[in-house]
Amino acid sequence: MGKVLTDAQMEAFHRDGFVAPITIFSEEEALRLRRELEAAEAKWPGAFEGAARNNAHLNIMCLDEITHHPRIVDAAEDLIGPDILNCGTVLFIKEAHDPGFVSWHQDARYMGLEPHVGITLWVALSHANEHSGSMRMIPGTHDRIRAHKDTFGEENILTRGQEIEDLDESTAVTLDLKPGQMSIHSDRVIHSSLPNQSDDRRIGFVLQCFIPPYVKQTVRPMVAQHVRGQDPYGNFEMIGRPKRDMDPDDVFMRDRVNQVWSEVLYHGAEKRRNF
Ligand SMILES: O=C(O)CCC(=O)C(=O)O
Repeated sequence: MGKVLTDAQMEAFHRDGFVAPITIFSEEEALRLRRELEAAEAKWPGAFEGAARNNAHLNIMCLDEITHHPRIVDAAEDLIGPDILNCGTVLFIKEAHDPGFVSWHQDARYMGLEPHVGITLWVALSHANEHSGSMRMIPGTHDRIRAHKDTFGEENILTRGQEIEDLDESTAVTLDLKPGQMSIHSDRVIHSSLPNQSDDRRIGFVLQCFIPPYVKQTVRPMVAQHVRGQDPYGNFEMIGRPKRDMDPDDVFMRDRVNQVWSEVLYHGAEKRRNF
């Protein structure tokens, strides 16, 4: 037994490349967090659009709370050990009946982080299921990185619309998360998601990704946030945590971090989009 994950869950992660569901918050707590997020969206319209969907935990307190929640960090520790850095977060929100989708891909392909030992923690603040366009995973595909093709597809909500072609998806598993639950996947496992056909927003707050501190950024110097434990390597410039919602210094920092991330994620790409 780990701090949060059972032996069976840790075994599933190492065998399949993902594990779910893991209950973090009660449905009431998840609803409180959703309300706080939606109040921030209403108060600062535009603050979460485009590239600003990235790293909003640097300027919104409820997202900072999730990012550093002890139970989430304990679950991460069960998989990658006690020394943990956070490279970033993404708000993956699909509005009701949103045609946006995510093609089959591996997170590690364009993140520049090596070795590929990072984990992505996907926290549901609304129901994420087949109907609302939850993630689909292909078990066991975390063995190696596949070739990706950039499509820049209009409804594709990945940066480059990158996709792995000619894939056998017959063994794909659809994740089913209630508000307050989370999944964890390896940065190497192949996954995707379909459009949201439901009447509610599908809100995923995604910690992408947590790494042990020996990991290096291979594209350019990079920032990261301390989450737990020691960092004897100093591979990243460390950034702090917000003091209050939308503090101008924190917004400036988020924009700087997003600029750096954009250079990494679009490294070598033919074009760039604003997210
Ligand atoms: O939220 C989604 O639909 C996809 C998210 C994703 O690809 C990821 O978290 O790695």
